[in-house]
Amino acid sequence: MSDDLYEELLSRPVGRAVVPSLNDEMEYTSSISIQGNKVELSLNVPEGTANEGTGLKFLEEEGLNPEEWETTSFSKSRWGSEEKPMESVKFGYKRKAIDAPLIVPMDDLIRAVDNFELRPFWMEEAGEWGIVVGIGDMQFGKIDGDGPEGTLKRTLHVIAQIAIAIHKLREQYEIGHIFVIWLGDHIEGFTSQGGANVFRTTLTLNEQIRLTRRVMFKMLEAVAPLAPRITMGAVPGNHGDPQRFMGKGVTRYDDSHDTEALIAVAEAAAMAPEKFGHVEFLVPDTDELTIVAEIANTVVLAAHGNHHPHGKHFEWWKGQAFHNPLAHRADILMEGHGHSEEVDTDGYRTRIQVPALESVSQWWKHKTGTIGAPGAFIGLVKDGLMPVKHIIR
Ligand SMILES: [Mn+2]
Repeated sequence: MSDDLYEELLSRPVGRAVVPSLNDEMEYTSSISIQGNKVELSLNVPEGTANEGTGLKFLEEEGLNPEEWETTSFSKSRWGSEEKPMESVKFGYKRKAIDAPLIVPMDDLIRAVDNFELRPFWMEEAGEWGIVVGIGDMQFGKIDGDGPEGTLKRTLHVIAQIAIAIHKLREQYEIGHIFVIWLGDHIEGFTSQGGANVFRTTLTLNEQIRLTRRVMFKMLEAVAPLAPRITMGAVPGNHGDPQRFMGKGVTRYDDSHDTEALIAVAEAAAMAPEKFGHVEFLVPDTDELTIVAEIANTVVLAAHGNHHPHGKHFEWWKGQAFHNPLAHRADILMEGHGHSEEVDTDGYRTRIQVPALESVSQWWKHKTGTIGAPGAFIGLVKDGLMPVKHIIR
């Protein structure tokens, strides 16, 4: 077997498909110098990719209005290799003379205030909105509460309700992108509690995985027609570990039934590009536990939530951000594992813990008296904010 075939058969939809890699961005350098009424701009880009419009775009990114500037010089020089031809492009601009009135036109200002029509902010925005769907902790197979049958019925009901809710939001908001995140613990498995959950687990491992895979596919069918772009991601939960040794340890952190179920769905979807060609799939990279995607100019980090004590989510996020630029860029952290709905904020950064879909943890009920309030989550996002949050039941 060739190395290529080995790599292909082991491949997963990991990676940076959604958020551009910082290295890619840094490969093409630019510098801009603004001095009074003069601007000098130099760009190093692949050959043939820069024109006058490129320069104006850079001015705009620096907060300058391109209409107020005129080009005074433009030069190009080639460099790089035959495989990767590059060019250096230099632009010079000077500010156009503007006939600025010396007297403030008060009449015009008053008229503008009188004519100002107060409209909801979403009508002011021409851009696109995104929807983040968080779903977790079905723990298919577990005997507790209404068991796997009750959890399956509820999950299918919630999927239908999510599609209806998104459909209704579409009447009010222009939805460009939906990110469905499977937040882990979709199966009960037989590794949790050192395998002590075996007696209380009524489905075989393959039955648990089969339900998970088919439920994921139902969700895909439900949301695919609702937006021009769909991303579906999964993260590993502690119950999804395929094996532990003497009750401890894992193989690799990305080795999980929770994510493997979605990989199977991705492969099925790839066979029907006419239905699912606009759907991207995302699972953690090798030995990793989290995924990051950009939805409507909002960076979403997703994790199961079992790698920090309950309530210490911001401390954990801050730690991740120190060495992982994608975690640093995240506006929203989505987690499961805690089984109850929680919203917490630190400035504009928001952490959501989605409710479980299992009906109750009998162990937790005996310990605390608390029963479950199962459901899933959807949030409307744009430009780093999540102004609308719904629990779906
Ligand atoms: Mn968990």
